Amino acid sequence: MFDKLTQKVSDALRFVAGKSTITEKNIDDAVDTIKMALLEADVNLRVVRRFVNSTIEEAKGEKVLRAVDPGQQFVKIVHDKLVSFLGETGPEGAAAQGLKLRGPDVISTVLMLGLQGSGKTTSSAKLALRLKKEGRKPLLVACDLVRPAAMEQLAVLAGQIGVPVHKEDGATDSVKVYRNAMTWAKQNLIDTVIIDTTGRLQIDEPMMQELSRLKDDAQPDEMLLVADAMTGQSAVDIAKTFDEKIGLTGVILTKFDSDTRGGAALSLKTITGKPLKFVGTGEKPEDFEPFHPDRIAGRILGMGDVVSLVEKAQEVIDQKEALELQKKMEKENFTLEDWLDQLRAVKKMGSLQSMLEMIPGMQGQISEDDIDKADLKRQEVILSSMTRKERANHLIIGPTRRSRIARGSGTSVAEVARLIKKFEKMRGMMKKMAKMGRNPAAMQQMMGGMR
Ligand SMILES: Nc1nc2c(ncn2[C@@H]2O[C@H](COP(=O)(O)OP(=O)(O)O)[C@@H](O)[C@H]2O)c(=O)[nH]1
Ligand SMILES: [Mg+2]
Repeated sequence: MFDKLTQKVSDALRFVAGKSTITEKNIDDAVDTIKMALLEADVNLRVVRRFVNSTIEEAKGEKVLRAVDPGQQFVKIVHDKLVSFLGETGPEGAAAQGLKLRGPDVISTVLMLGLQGSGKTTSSAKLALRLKKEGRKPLLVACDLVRPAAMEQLAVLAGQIGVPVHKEDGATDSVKVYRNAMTWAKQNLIDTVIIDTTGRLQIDEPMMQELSRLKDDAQPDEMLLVADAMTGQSAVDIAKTFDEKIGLTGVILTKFDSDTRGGAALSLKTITGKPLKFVGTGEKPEDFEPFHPDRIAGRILGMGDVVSLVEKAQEVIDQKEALELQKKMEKENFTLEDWLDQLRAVKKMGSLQSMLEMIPGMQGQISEDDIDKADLKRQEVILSSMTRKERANHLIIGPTRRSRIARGSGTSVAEVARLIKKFEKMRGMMKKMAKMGRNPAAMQQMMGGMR
């Protein structure tokens, strides 16, 4: 999903991201493109307006226009806005953590709501499977009494995932079915009861009344709307109605694997205020994931993880330093002293691999194994054994100094010589790279494109 949206947005961002200076007009143009893409993706107009206004306001602030890498800063703002519009992160790891379930001694109840065909029965089973894997003891209850096939469908799924099911053929009162299920649950040490309910093709009064009665009786801990991502805007309207009539605690967005325009995900949280908790990503019981706004925002932007890279790099090198460094690299003023600083900065940033993974186009290109950590450590030791003067100008390092440095660092003269040679080679390369940096197209080509 999101393919079309991603294409448009990433085109707009790519244009801006590569620029070493950006103007207010650049920002307006990029935001305009993003706005069109969002509207086309069926995102609610109110949401689009709010998104656009707050993005422009922040992007035109001093911080962005004056930054060394304004394009990247802008991408980060767009990303962060998307994340905040998508809502909070769903449950990390355990599904139970994302739901307000009670302890194992009290039975928790989850009411599954939604229109016919939205994926209630399937999602009930998916949720049950996750909870079971986490060590809980769920029971599936068939309260869709309108269609006998629905009960059978739930029973079949329950059999597949090895979770007990309560169903009463021929029953007409869902409240009675629920109560009988609770009696069975207590006797069988069940801790979570998941109630699959009836749905119509459209919202109607009798359905709402039945669900209301069921809710009043069960007093569920969670009331989850199951909404079909493919229905776009109407998923948002459905959520609003269910929330007003019954009350919702969260939303499960199904059919996320399909080619939807994705507007629903972006609008749901903003319009209804209800968190997206899980997404269904296929027909199988395993195809179910906690909702991750940042993952989805990244997908919409199609920019690798530029954002985290910017965040991480900011912690280590401030903008001014970065600019100075780039100038030094260009003029071949880069010294051994700078190198030592860089080595230490890299160490501060943590795993080199995770840094590299975040650069678009670099994913999977370089592995940690390619980087010899012991070698980095040795380089640091040798550099530390030099005097400041030597580090500022490596040309003064003759045979006498070389052997002193070797002794001081516990290495050999050959190793010190090798390090200096390597440095000279690196400096030449850096000059080329720095020039490319000023020419984003060349840089991108070198990195195999932005994606
Ligand atoms: N591709 C895909 N299909 C789904 C997903 N969730 C449900 N379905 C399918 O949608 C159809 C309706 O699902 P069902 O659970 O019976 O909906 P209900 O009427 O709300 O109970 C079935 O064919 C499911 O296999 C999903 O996340 N992805
Ligand atoms: Mg069903």
